[in-house]
Amino acid sequence: MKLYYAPGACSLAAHIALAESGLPYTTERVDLRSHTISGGRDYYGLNPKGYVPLLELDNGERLTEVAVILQYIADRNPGTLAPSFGSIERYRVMEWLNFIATEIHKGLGPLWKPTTPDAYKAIALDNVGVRFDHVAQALGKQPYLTGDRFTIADAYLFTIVNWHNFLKFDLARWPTLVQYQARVVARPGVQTALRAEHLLKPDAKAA
Ligand SMILES: N[C@@H](CCC(=O)N[C@@H](CS)C(=O)NCC(=O)O)C(=O)O
Repeated sequence: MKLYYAPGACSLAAHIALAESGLPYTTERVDLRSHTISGGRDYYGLNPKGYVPLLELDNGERLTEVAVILQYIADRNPGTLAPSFGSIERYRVMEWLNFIATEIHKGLGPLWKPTTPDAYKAIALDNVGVRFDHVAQALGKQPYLTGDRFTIADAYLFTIVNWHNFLKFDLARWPTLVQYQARVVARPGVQTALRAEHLLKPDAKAA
C-alpha cells in the first residue's frame, strides 16, 4: 500500500493507522499548493479530487476518503484497529468516524482558508466547540473513543484535534481532550507517523 499525504493534514490519520497496523506501506508527499508530487507530476492525474489522503492498493486500485481508507487499513488485520465488520462495536466506530468527518473535520475547514472572514471563523470554531464538548464528555469515561482500545476513530480524532497547533485555538476548555491528545501522541505508531511527517519537535512533543 502507498499513502499519498501532506504533513499534518487529515491524511495523518491514515498514516497513523498504517504505522499502528504493522503492515508494510510506503508514502509519498503531495504538495497541496501546486497539487503535484515528486518530479512535478500532476496529482490530479492520480486523484481527480485533488485532495489527500489517497491510498494506492497493491493491485493498483486507489481509494479516497479518510473514513473509508481507515477502515480498509483496519480490515487488513481484523479486530485490531477496528472491531469486525457487522458487529455493533464496529457500527460504534463508524458512528464516530462519520461524526469526526462531518462535524469536526469539515467544521474546521473554513479556518484553513485565508479568504474566510474572521467573524465566520469565530462562528465555525464555536460550532466545533460544541462538538468538542460531546467528545470530551465521552472521553471523561474511557481512555479512547469506544472504550479501552485505540481504534481508527482515535487516529482520526487525534489528527483533527491536533490542528489546534496549526490553527492556534485553545484546548484548555476541554482538559480530557488535552489528556487524550497526550495519551495518543505517546503511542509508538503515532510517534512513527509524526516523525515521518516531520511533526515532532526536537523534544519529541507533537508540533
Ligand atoms: N472528504 C475528504 C476530505 C479530504 C480533505 O479535506 N483533504 C484536505 C486536507 S485535510 C486537502 O487535501 N485539501 C487540499 C485540496 O482540497 O486541494 C476525506 O474525507 O478524505
